[in-house]
Amino acid sequence: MSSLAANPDKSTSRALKAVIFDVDGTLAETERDGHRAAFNHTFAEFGLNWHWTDEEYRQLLAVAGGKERIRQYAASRDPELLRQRGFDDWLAHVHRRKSEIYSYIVLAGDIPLRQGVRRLIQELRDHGIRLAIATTTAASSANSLIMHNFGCPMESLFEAIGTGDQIQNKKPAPDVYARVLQEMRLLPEDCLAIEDSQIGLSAARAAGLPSVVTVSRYSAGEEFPGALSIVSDLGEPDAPASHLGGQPLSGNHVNLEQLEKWHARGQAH
Ligand code: XBP
Ligand code: MG
Repeated sequence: MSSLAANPDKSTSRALKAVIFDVDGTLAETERDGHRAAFNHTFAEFGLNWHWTDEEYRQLLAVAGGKERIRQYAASRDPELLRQRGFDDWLAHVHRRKSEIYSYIVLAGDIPLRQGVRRLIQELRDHGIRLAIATTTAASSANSLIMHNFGCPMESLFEAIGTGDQIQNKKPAPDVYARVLQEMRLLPEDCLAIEDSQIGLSAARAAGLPSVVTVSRYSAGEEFPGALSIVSDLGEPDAPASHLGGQPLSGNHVNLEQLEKWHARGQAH
């Protein structure tokens, strides 16, 4: 239980009102067997002799956004392609198909939620903490993942949803977080972002949000400057998370009380 009296840090600080979740890598390990697989299927369908290996994809993730990632790859593999008339339309077409294939993959049930995600979201809802999403991925992709794993559309769980198709500049720019904060009419210091990558953390920090990192498959080894705390995952009471940096993890998993503690201590610095 979270209680004010039990946590003296909170007496002088602002209460935690909302938690904003990243999607890919944070809610689920979607990248390798979800997005990467969907890109590769799509390339084959379009007759492209492109195939992104696991290792190559790790490098390609330096560019956030599927369309942007394909564009950058095309520029290095086949610069002539970018100069062809209609390239932008073609790229949009390829990415639409990639998003469809990604949805088939997640709806087939191959990409579960990460440890602790369902538990924490339920606890936050039970305690009236407001919930939002801020992701670089397409709305249809985020919705398919949530639909399959929670059995309901994302709008019924999250009151504000910022996605890659709504914004001009993708992460590490703060745009998607700024949009969500504006929609919720909240100040960044009243919220907490949960991210998995350096790019995502930079976006959240640039929007002024105190942020926690749950390291994911592709972000292991990255630096997370400015994170309140860095943990392996959210953990479960019977499946402990590991603390990797920043403010300590009090128990063996991340719950509302822990988030409130990190949030309060973040304001003291
Ligand atoms: C991760 C991303 C996305 C996905 C691909 O988003 O960078 O681009 O890799 O999805 P986040 P799209 O961690 O912010 O959720 O092809 O739909 O862009
Ligand atoms: Mg992410």
